[in-house]
Amino acid sequence: MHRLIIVSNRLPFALDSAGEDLWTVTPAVGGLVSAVEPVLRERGGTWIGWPGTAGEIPNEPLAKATRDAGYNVVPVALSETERDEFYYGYSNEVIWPLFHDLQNFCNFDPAYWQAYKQVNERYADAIIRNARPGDFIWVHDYHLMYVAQALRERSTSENLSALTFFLHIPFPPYDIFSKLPQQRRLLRALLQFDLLGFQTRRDVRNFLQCVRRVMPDTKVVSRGETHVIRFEKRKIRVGHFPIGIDFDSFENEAKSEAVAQRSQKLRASFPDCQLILGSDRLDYSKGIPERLRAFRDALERYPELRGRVVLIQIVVPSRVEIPRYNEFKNRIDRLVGDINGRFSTSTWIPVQYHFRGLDREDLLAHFRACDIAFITPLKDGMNLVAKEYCACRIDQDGTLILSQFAGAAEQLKPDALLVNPYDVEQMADTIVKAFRMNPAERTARMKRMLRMVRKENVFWWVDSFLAAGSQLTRKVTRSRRN
Ligand code: GDG
Repeated sequence: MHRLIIVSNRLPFALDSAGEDLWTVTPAVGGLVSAVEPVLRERGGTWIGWPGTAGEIPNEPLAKATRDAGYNVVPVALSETERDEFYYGYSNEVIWPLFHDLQNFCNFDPAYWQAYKQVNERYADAIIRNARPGDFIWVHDYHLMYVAQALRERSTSENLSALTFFLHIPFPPYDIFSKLPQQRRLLRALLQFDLLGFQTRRDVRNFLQCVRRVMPDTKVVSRGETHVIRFEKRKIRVGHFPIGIDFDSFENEAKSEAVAQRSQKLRASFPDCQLILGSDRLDYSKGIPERLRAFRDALERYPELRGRVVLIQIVVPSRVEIPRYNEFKNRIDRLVGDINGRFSTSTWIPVQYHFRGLDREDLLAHFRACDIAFITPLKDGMNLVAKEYCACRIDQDGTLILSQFAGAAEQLKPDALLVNPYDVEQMADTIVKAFRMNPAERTARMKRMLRMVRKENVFWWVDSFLAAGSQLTRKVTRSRRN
């Protein structure tokens, strides 16, 4: 088995200065960490990433945070300017909105690209310092698309095994991607990897379309689900690898006495109501205002719902330093205020809103207690919350309303109720459909979703990606020996 080196922008925890020599360590919340952490914990290896604090990284708190991790942690330091221009800037004001088809939210400041390259070079240096020949190098996500190019520029990649990359967010279609000023440079950089993994067939299709249009000096050969790009005498493999969850751990924890009690308590607080759950990081791509508007429309047009449903909306604070995220929070606050102001009675408040992360036990209790999950991203690479909700439905009951633009829809579509998050009326009608659905149909749908989420779990995801990468590792090692 190859030694696994995971490289991602963030480590699975964040260090925060709480005053002179005082540091707090908090677990990072997000899909990448939820998926990759259990894998490294099981297999061991090395995780290279940024601990989320600008400036020098304090040794002692870092050592304390990683002592029991079960894998090595290699921190990468970012200065304040790099954090602002690489992380908040190019990653989150250019790539994130553009790749979620929200081009109007982009700020194409040219200084950001320089910072992006510079920080990617820093990560490449960290890989060079820590990797040995034969290691499986797996770079993650949109912050680090330039790493392989930086490694090859340092011409040490001869000593490295195959370089692999997985994109957690969607890849946009050509009409959108072509707005990016660095479109050619970015594609060229991505083609320096040996294996490129995407969440869905949709993303692979979009990526190959962009390669064909922007890089005429490439040749794409597709045979069924296998795609190979020939570029500069190299072969780059491209495939879709839908990410999954650590199913057993969700299921087992959901069955625990502690979660059962919290879930019963939650249910008891809303007698005679069906509970609808929304749970997202604070992000404009997650479709939270659209969801609230749909809920408001449902209450307006279907009076039978009044006093009979409650929407529990959890919003986990995220990237709040970016002004747009703050404005976005204000929009959500106003909508919740409007709905509760219009429809509340002395015994019923329609929206329960939490602007904070829940601890895992509480989150699972919510998954277990809520009859309907209402997940409506405008676009999403996968959306793990949808899968986690299913895994926690140990009674095999419950309905999933899911955006057709979430990657998860590709796998769950026959049984989830798919909606267009831009169509408020359709979403409102779907809430009623879920509310009225008979138990036998709910169970039949949930059973099939459970089967899929259990089978195509996070370990299945890793194994299929590593299997595709290992073929390359063997080839690269062999060709370098000859
Ligand atoms: C990116 C892509 C892709 C949520 N609320 C709480 C909480 N969470 C956890 C969930 C889940 C994670 O955060 C969110 O994952 P998502 O997949 O839904 O979304 P992103 O963070 O945007 O992730 C996404 C993913 O990468 C993986 O490839 O699916 O498309 O955008 O695990 O459970 N965790 C805790 N408290 C909460 O209140 N502890």
